[in-house]
Parts: sequence; C-alpha cells; structure tokens
Amino acid sequence: MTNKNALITGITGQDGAYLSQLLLSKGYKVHGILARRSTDTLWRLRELGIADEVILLDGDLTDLSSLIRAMEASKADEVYNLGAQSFVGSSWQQPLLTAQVDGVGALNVLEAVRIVNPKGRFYQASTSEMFGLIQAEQQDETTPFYPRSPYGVAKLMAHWATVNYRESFAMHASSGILFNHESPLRGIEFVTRKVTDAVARIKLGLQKELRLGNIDAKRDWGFAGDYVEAMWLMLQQEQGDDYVVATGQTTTVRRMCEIAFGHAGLTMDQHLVIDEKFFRPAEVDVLLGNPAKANAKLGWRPKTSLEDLIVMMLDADLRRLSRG
Ligand code: NAP
Ligand code: F7E
Repeated sequence: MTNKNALITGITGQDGAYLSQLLLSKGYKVHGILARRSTDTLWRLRELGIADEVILLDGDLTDLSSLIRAMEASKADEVYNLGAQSFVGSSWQQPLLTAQVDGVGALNVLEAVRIVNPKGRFYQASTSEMFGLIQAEQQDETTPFYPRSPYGVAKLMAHWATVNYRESFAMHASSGILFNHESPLRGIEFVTRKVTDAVARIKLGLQKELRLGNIDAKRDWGFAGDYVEAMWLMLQQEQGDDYVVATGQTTTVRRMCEIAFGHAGLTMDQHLVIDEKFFRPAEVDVLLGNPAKANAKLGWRPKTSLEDLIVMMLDADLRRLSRG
C-alpha cells in the first residue's frame, strides 16, 4: 500500500472512474477535478461504490488557476489528465471547444504541474485517433500520425506538448496512446454502448430498431478496466515515455453488433438500419495497435476478449433497464 496523492482530471468519465477504483485499491488518496455541470455526473463513481471515497475539487481544464489550486490542495505526486471532449463525432460541431479542452487544456495541466510540483509525474490520455489515416498496417509508437478529426488534431497537440515538457524540463511525463476501450460505464454516444443499450431495449420490447452509420469501420477494442492498469504502470517507471496500449486485434462495427445481437438471441438484420446521419465528414476506416512495447516494458497485457466485453456490457444494460 502507498500513501501517495493522485489528481485525476476527467474523474467522472469512464476511465476516471476505473482509474480511481484502481488507485484507491492501492492506497492512494484520490483527488479529482469536478467541472461545473447542471446535471449529475457522479453516476459512474456511484456504480463502482467509490463516490464518497474520492475528494472532488472544483475546476476546469480551460481555467489554469483552478488547476494550480487543485495541484496545491491535492499535493499530487501523480497527475492523470483524462479530461476531454472525447466524442469524435461532436468535434466537428465544436472544434474550438475541443481544441481548448483537449489541446490547450492538457497544456494547462502540464503548466500547473510544472509550477506547483515539477517532480510530479504526469500522464496524458493520448489516442489512436492521432493515427487517423493510417500510415502502417499495425500502428506502434514509431508510426507517423495523420489525424482525421478536430478531436485527433487537438489530441496531437497535447501529445507533443507532453513529449516537449519531458524533453524541455526533464519532467516525468508519459503519453499513453490508447486504442478504443469500452465498458458498462462507457458513454451512450459511443458505438459499442449505443449497440448494447439498443440490443437490450429491443430484447425487452422497449425499442424496435438500431440506427448506425459506417458499420464497415474497424476498431481495436479492449476493456477500460484493463487499460487503466497500463496508465498506472507508466507512472511507476523510472522515466516518462510513450506507449501504445491495444489488443492487437481489429474487428468491424458490423461484427461487434453481431456479437451483441447473437448473445441476446436476436437477428441483427431484422433491427439494424443504416442512417446517413451517423456518418462522419472524414472517417478513420481501420485501427489496429501493436502493444509490444507495453508488453515488454510494462509487463502489460489485455485480459478481456471483445466477446467477453460485449457480453459484460449487454448484461449490464439488461440489468439496468430491467431495474427501470
Ligand atoms: P469520457 O467518459 O468522455 O470522460 C471525459 C471526462 O472529461 C469527464 O469526466 C468530463 O466531465 C471531463 N471533462 C470534459 N470537459 C472538461 C473540462 N472542460 N474540464 C474538466 N473536465 C472536463 O472519456 P473516457 O472514455 O473516460 O476517456 C478518458 C480520456 O482518454 C479522454 O481524454 C479521452 O479523450 C481519452 N481516450 C479515450 C479512449 C477510449 O476509447 N475511451 C481512447 C483513447 C483516449 P463531465 O463528466 O462533467 O462531462
Ligand atoms: O466510433 C463508427 C464510427 O464513436 C467507432 C473515443 O473514445 O475511441 C473513441 O472514438 C466507429 C467509428 O469511437 C456509429 O464512424 C458507426 O468508425 O465508438 P466511436 P471512436 O470515434 O473510434 C478513440 C480511440 C478515442 O480517443 C475517442 O475519445 O464506429 N460508427 N455508426 C458509429 N459511431 C458512433 N458513435 N455512433 C454510430 O451510430
């Protein structure tokens, strides 16, 4: 057990909730930035039964002064920057907000760490969306980037800012280039959860159809619970570095849907409708990560198959909907 302090931006998100659970289990005092919202955003922390175990500090990624105050109040040894406007689809509607929160926001956190505790360790939530129009069949830490959305562009700025602060100020700053990871706590706008929620509703007679966009897109999907372990492992290394975190398997959206419908005993073709509305101005057709470096240096391996993940999510949605 440790007596370290952690500060998490994006603590109310999917990864923030799982990472909080992991760090609490290791004895960390966990602090999180709570951005002002008019709705209740603590449901994930409640589902994991840890809402009362974390310390929430008011702040916003676009407000450097709030981040400096949070650094001072938390006395953070480790800072995990998970906060973001994370939905790729919305980034074309809100490109400037996405740039401010995901790009400049990361720079604000780096500055807050540098000003208050330059010896603190920093994790940046980078993304496979930076590979976008892929320049290699399987992407690793050496693959050139080619982002395809305002989200990918903003995240690329944050990624290079992390590398730059490591090189300029000898900061322990790491960038986790994570491929898609999902869970029962995934936001409903992302395709896996949209599918498992809809399949559960169809199964229970609450809905008839599921409308999707490009089901030929391929993604390398893993389980968020496995991926937060890689984040923590990165900050336990002697030096900061960049790591790809992925399963090394890629699957179409279509096949992922078949798994969900199949598990519910439903026929996909009777319910699936393709809707132009869900196509994107520029698509990332295929992503496939190579996690060899994370395997070798962190000893990290994914533990959950896509089939097990989709079944876990579908069962959780069936339980939630049955409870009303
Ligand atoms: P998520 O569920 O969408 O969570 C995003 C978090 O950011 C929420 O807690 C949200 O707060 C917070 N946030 C948004 N705007 C903010 C602001 N202006 N100031 C402070 N906090 C703000 O995302 P996730 O799936 O957990 O992903 C975590 C991080 O990893 C994100 O940076 C994402 O871009 C990145 N990432 C995700 C994946 C993936 O597949 N999940 C893959 C690669 C990288 P509210 O709850 O108040 O909205
Ligand atoms: O889309 C296609 C869509 O929104 C996956 C974020 O966590 O992972 C996530 O970004 C694919 C795309 O995730 C629908 O066009 C088809 O090809 O679940 P998604 P994403 O865009 O890959 C990366 C790594 C991140 O960093 C992001 O933060 O599915 N698709 N039909 C659809 N997608 C959605 N959302 N809805 C549809 O109806």
